[in-house]
Amino acid sequence: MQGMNASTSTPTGNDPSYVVGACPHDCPDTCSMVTTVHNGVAIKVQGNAAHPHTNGALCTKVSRYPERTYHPERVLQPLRRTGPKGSGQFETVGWDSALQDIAQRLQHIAQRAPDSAQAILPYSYAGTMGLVQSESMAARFFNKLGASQLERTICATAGGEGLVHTLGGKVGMRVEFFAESQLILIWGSNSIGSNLHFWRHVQTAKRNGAKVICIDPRRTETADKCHEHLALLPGTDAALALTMMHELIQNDWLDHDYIQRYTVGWEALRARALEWPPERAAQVCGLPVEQIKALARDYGQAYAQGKAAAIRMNYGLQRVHGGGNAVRAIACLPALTGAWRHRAGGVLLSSSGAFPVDRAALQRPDLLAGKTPRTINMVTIGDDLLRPASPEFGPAIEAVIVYDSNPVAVAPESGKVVQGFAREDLFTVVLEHFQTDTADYADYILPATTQLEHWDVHLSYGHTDVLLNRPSVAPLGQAKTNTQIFRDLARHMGLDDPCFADDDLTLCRAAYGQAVDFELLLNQGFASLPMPEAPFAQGGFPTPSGKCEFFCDRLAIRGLDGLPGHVPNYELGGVHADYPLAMISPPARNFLNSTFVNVKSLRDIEGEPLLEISAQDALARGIQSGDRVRVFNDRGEYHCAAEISPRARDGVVNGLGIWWRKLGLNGTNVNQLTSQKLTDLGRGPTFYDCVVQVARLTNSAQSATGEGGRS
Ligand SMILES: Nc1nc2c(c(=O)[nH]1)N[C@H]1C(S)=C(S)[C@@H](COP(=O)(O)OP(=O)(O)OC[C@H]3O[C@@H](n4cnc5c(=O)[nH]c(N)nc54)[C@H](O)[C@@H]3O)O[C@H]1N2
Ligand SMILES: Nc1nc2c(c(=O)[nH]1)N[C@H]1C(S)=C(S)[C@@H](COP(=O)(O)OP(=O)(O)OC[C@H]3O[C@@H](n4cnc5c(=O)[nH]c(N)nc54)[C@H](O)[C@@H]3O)O[C@H]1N2
Ligand SMILES: [Mo]
Repeated sequence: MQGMNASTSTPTGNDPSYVVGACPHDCPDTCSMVTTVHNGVAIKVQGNAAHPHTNGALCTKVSRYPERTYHPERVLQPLRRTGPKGSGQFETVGWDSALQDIAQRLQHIAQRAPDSAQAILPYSYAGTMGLVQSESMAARFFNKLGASQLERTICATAGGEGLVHTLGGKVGMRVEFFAESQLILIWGSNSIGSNLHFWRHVQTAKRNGAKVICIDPRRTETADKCHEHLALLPGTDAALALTMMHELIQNDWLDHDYIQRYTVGWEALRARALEWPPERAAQVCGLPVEQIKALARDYGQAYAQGKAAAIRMNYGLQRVHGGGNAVRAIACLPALTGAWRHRAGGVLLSSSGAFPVDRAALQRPDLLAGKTPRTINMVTIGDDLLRPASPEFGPAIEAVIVYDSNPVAVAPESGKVVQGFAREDLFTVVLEHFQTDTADYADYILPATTQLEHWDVHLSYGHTDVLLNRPSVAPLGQAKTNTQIFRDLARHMGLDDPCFADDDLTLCRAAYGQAVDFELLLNQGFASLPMPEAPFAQGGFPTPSGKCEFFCDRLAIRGLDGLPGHVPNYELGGVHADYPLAMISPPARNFLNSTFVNVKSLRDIEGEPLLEISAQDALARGIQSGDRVRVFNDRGEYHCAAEISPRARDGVVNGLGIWWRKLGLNGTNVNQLTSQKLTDLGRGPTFYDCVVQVARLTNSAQSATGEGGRS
């Protein structure tokens, strides 16, 4: 931050000032962000050069944060629905009248019977990763009411449970030491698109002679820049990892001492791995045997030659039936070769387990006061909104309060999600910046502040620094912070617990209590957690046994497989006569889930909703690049442009990004096709476990869906 004068309070004067904040988005990088403010207006955001992980650079999309904040379509007043649900017709209304009405509607549900508040459901995810503007005041409010609890599973729980049951937590290598690795496997991650600041370390390692291998069904821009790319079939990662173990065993590329001292269940894992000769994995993964053997050889010989081998997983590989087991299998690898002994060896999926967040202080589960409301899995919101009351389910859902999320766009099987939100007897409140696909179904839309307008404090799942976000400008229009909206709702409902009076700075301080130096955060904007360089060089895993658990008792006790195994996809490509193609739907580089889709400069870069298809699969269907196609299965139909692309392997199509339905071609997006089935561990979503058929849209079909005039 040389040359910049980071201010320590919200600037009000005429001179440009520089305010240090944090990027709020759901991304491993959690950048420290400097906002330039002039006359009370944020004119620019930049990466903080003083923060080593950010290294002075933001990604393209977040550098457009001012364009998003001052977007002409930003919702800046409370809105009340005037048209049918989904029509998007609203009128402006005063805050008091909105809050009064919402409070009355919720009160009516909550006071009907002792546990009737369970008919109220919060629905939120990571629109902001801020600990305060996500689950602090909101959680207190819903706990006090005794509303249904939401299982926040839509992203990472399969892999998260996989890690917990192998390494003991969301822990792993320190990201900066990848720069020293001599072999890097980038596994289920498009780092350049979704984890850009990690890629810098890979470049350093490459310059120093490291070999980099990408394992991903899609030939991503990251795969382009790696020495090898294994384009396996979706959902076959555990098979690949098990066959690597097979080869490590056969060739004795094993650190017997590490295995003996620091692991549990070796004999059982050994027997399991020996069931996976490369020929078997080749069949399952759809890869040449030689390529698989070469991967195992690279990994095994790195050990034999004393080189540091590191694995960067990301959540892409766990959005399939066997996602939890896949992460377990991969997380076992570094213990077999003792890669953990080196600070530049091991594995990293998420670092978030390192953060000593005091969630109880923020969320106050004690406010439940003995109530044990049911939980609703956010992945199955489509089915659950349509479920009648029953003894197993409990009361039908009567009210949903959505914040930090866009379920109509991001949740699977959108046809059902839309049907649910369209229920005339459902009362829906959406706290938002924009009139999203979900907000179109709201009874009330409440204008929320953006990261430039509120305080917050952050963790990261890609590094181990705590970040503070200081507001750089006053709230726009009548926007309020999420926390203030829940404080106001509590007051209107007569909930007078003193905890509803805590202000945002108090909440920021409470997030880490004494564990982090808050004065340092105030002064610098970030603070590093004390971390060992090579966390498991001598075991010390945070599992019950203190060892890396190849065999996990806790899973076995639940009647599950104690060992990592290959769990095939629910929906396999090449099997179903009507839907022969597997479809994955990874992130679009210039969107962040469904955020930024309405920012024109970014949407212009993405162009239009796109399906990448291999030349062979396109030829078989008479499809050419640029053709409009229908992608369909029993759950619905999605229209987009086809691109014949070497990024797609035969048998797998790539539907990129989570477009806003209303900005797409036929009013749907890729989630019209995905299913609500859950993962093996963690009750997560299976977005990339989905079969479809693709057909060219004829001209008449195009005009029938009204898309002829779109450019
Ligand atoms: N630009 C951008 N960045 C993002 C996001 C975004 O939407 N846009 N999303 C953010 C979010 S919410 C998250 S959770 C994180 C991490 O989100 P991830 O989804 O992990 O991010 P990616 O690394 O882009 O994607 C994962 C990669 O996994 C691949 N993949 C799909 N199926 C399989 C499989 O079965 N096996 C293997 N090996 N690979 C598979 C995909 O082709 C893709 O290249 O990234 C965040 N960063
Ligand atoms: N097909 C398919 N579907 C997917 C995925 C995929 O790869 N493929 N990825 C999945 C993953 S990994 C994830 S994490 C989920 C993401 O799902 P979500 O967490 O719902 O993410 P977004 O789509 O970014 O929506 C976040 C919304 O929060 C709003 N928001 C941001 N900040 C604030 C705030 O401070 N206050 C309020 N009130 N609102 C705010 C934004 O305007 C935005 O509309 O999607 C999942 N869906
Ligand atoms: Mo995510």
